[in-house]
Amino acid sequence: MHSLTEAYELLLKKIKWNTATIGVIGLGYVGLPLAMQIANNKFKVIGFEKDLNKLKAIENKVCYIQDVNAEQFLTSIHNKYFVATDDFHLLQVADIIIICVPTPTDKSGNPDLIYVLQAITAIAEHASENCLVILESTTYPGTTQEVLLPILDKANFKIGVSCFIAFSPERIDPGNPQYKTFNTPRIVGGVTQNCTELAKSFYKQVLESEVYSVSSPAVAEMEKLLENTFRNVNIALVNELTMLCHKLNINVWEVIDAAATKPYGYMAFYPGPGVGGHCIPIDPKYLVWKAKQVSIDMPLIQCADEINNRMPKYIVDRLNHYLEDGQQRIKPPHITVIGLAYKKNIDDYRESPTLSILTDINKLHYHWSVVDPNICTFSFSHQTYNTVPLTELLISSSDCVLILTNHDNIDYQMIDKHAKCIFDTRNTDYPFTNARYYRL
Ligand code: SAJ
Repeated sequence: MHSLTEAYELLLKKIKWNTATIGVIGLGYVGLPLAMQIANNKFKVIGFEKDLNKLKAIENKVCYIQDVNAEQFLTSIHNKYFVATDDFHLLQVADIIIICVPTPTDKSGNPDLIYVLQAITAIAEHASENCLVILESTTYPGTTQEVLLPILDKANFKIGVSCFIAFSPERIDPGNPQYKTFNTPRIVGGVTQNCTELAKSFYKQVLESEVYSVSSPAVAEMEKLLENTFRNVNIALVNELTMLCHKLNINVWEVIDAAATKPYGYMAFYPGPGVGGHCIPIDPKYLVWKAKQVSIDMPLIQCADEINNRMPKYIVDRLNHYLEDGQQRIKPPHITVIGLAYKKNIDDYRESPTLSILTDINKLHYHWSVVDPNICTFSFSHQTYNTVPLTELLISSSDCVLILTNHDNIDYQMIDKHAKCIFDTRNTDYPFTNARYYRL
């Protein structure tokens, strides 16, 4: 039985009575939906954000995260349940502080905890001694215990007595119409049992999903990395299989669908132009880095990364093969790329394989245009570009239409009618019959 301190009891009461003030550090694709969910459960939420563009958008009541319900966003601002600021002094009024900042990798592919360190340093400097701190950013096992805890300890926070720390991995699937913050099961792991219990009570108060506790923050940190490394490795498997199936003239999509008829022991993944986003290609690198710290090699994960990174060049090689229609080219071909976002029906192009493919196409001095109804402008190789509207003229004047992200809001019928050649890397759900059609 853990010792119930006065501070613990006070925080628990504030959670139960919805009188706790919640601070959310980082108002991106994780933090803003979480802040909305908490505010929607009648807690006062202060969002802490350094990006002035995000703060300006909130000030102008413009919701910049696609997965956030605009009405809920406006209501939480109007009812004063949600305010946003770049003044980290206000952390002093927060009873519970949740860190939702990016955890990228540096140029060498190693973890870069700069944003987490800035957040925990601000907490150590400004937060009240009686608070619950929860890290949600995906990171390597040991971060909460070995990085966050010593910083708070050094600032005289009494861990497990009046200050409580836990890790709870964010589980956001951008664009997922079914699973949102409120209904996705949660994992929480605290530094002490008090910490775990408080974090669990909080999430149970603001979410409708199950909340599962684990024995330590390290277990929670590691399970998140397992979740996403599992995806990365299995995507690499089907990417590698697609290269073999192409050589053997076997339809890899039919193979995958056939395997998916097995009701147990199998989960379908699909080949594509590569693995984008800020989770799946990045998170396994955190695992490999931590393993290296204890002299453990993880060749499977490194090999999966190499295979996934090989896909953009593989796509361009096959594109070239389809372009060689025997004609001597007077001018460079024009490629119309459908889809910049890293996966369908979202507006995020971070780490998108489309960027690598555009780099390779540039090296061949081909002309290209990018169609993506969800994205207006994008930066690429130190320049800013506009996506273009999908028009009959664009398609009919293209030497090939390269489908890299098969958003639902694309007019595939028009493409089929006017395209000379289509190379579809996503097995788009449309019966292309008119154009010369090739599939990954
Ligand atoms: N991809 C494939 N083949 C697949 C699945 C994905 O090529 O079979 C590609 C996608 O096109 C994309 C990349 O991999 O470029 C990542 O796709 P994803 O479906 O994993 O989507 P993400 O990156 O948005 O992953 C999120 C993750 N959420 C967090 O890490 C918080 C992940 O945990 C979710 O499992 C995932 O959504 C999901 O389930 O869709």
